[in-house]
Amino acid sequence: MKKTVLAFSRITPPMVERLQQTFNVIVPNPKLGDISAQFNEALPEAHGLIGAGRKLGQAQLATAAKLEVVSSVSVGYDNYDLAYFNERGIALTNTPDVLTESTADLGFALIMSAARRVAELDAWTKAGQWQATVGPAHFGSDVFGKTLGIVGMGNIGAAIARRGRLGFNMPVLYSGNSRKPALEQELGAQYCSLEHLLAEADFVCLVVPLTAQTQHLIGQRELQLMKPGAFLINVSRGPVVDEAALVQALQNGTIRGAGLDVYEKEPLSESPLFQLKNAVTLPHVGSATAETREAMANRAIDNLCSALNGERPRDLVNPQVWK
Ligand code: 8YV
Repeated sequence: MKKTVLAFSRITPPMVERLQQTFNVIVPNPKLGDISAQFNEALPEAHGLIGAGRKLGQAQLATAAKLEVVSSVSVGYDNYDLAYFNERGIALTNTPDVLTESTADLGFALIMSAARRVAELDAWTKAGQWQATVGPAHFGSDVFGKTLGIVGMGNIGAAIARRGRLGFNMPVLYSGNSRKPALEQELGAQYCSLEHLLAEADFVCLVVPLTAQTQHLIGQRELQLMKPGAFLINVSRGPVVDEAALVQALQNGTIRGAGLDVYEKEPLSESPLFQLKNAVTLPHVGSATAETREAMANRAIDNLCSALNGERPRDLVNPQVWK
């Protein structure tokens, strides 16, 4: 008998067809009413879930008695209660690697946009305010040759560091749990404490996963350690930053600006950040290119198929559940 897959987001119709060759596939459809109700109704029959953007733990999965695997179409897996997955023996997979370069591109776009005021000046020009040659009130900050601080030198952090070092001649500092000798060799990157990085970097890029240790890693104290001319860039997860403290720091000039792709609460539909010209606010689009989202979904499908066919999936987050 075919196993059942509940494809709750990110899976295109051709991908559903691919899955249907092997599995019964249930796809909640907004035209048929409440998506969450359809999700909950399908859960007891599901052997596999695939998608992203849903918090999943005991409260959501208690009725999913047949569940073997959750294949997340994301690299981050802070939406999932891993302890509960492990207790239930549910495999969790993610999609590393395929989004590294797109997310690094976006990180760099935020650096450039915040420093050179790209979004702000675009809005200003379109509002018909360009009446004379611009003066100091509209000057930005240089990027080339400035110091780049990477908080969390994983794959995405390294890809941002490469752009900075090789493209913009930026000295690279990095902090985190482990030293990366190969990157020190390749990029001349210097390992240091978070405090040192905050005090020295012109651009502080947050690229850490969200965990109990990284929740509010950057708060009032850390923002005060930064240079007044520095920028905070966040392409990781919103709760890594104490957003209220960041708003204050941007308002009172503790730091020069911020480039943000992620927020404590998403989607962000109203926020004091929207009143701040020195904050670039993007709607969580780090991996949102057509090519990358397609690659992520395909990688997630491969993981799902492997797990449901009894083969160890390539991107297994919790190997301890695999027998
Ligand atoms: C996506 C991401 O938005 O992969 C991640 O961890 O943050 C982004 O690529 C993701 O699918 C979460 O919705």
